[in-house]
Amino acid sequence: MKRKDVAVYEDILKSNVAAAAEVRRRMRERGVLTVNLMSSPGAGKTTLLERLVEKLTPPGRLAVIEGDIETERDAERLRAKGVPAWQIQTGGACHLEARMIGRLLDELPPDLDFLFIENVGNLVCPAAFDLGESLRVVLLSAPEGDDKPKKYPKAFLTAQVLVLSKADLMGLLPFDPERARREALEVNPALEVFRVSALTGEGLDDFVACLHRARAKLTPEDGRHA
Ligand SMILES: Nc1nc2c(ncn2[C@@H]2O[C@H](COP(=O)(O)OP(=O)(O)O)[C@@H](O)[C@H]2O)c(=O)[nH]1
Ligand SMILES: [Mg+2]
Repeated sequence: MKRKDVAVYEDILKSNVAAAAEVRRRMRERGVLTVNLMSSPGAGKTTLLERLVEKLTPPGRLAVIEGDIETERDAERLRAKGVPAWQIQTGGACHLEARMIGRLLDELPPDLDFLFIENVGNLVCPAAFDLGESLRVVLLSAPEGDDKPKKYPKAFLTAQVLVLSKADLMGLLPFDPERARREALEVNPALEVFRVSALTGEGLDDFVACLHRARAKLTPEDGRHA
């Protein structure tokens, strides 16, 4: 990057910090756990959300913000499940930014427990942008390979939870969940790791319990972690 480009990028990151703090403050004040879901495209973020809708009762107390380059498809999938969902189309940008979330906060239903934000699919750029979430969850699916935590460390370093997704495929592919877990913990020893299949439901209840625990621990202070 040229020096001028670096300065512009630093300004963007700085203004994102302020916008993220504001999102976090507002959502924590309302007792809402905001979750930023990050992964490569196709790791199973939307499918996991579809399953969570059935598990996180009472219904109607969660909302979803979807981020994609193009199309309204993921928001439509969640709306089909009865969930209020907004779609941000970045038109090419590889990640969401906090002010995109901030603009939608006034539209959210008044009584919420959880706000899920599905980030644009990739393990690189989203890791650099705090969205004002209180919990960052990274998914790594079996078909992607167990070597990814060391190759894309920032996504794993800045998350609090790792979901090893598509657990139903683990016996069929040369994917070693123990290696994925070990190497992710070498990058970030504080990660809480879950093995989940949205298809069979394996591991879902443990992950849901983790979400409830995180919500119960919410405090009004702004603990920025990204
Ligand atoms: N075998 C298996 N396939 C899954 C699972 N979760 C999602 N998929 C499939 O993976 C593909 C991508 O899923 P999607 O949720 O759209 O991924 P996203 O891009 O991360 O939102 C779809 O074909 C899903 O049906 C799972 O737990 N097991
Ligand atoms: Mg998706």
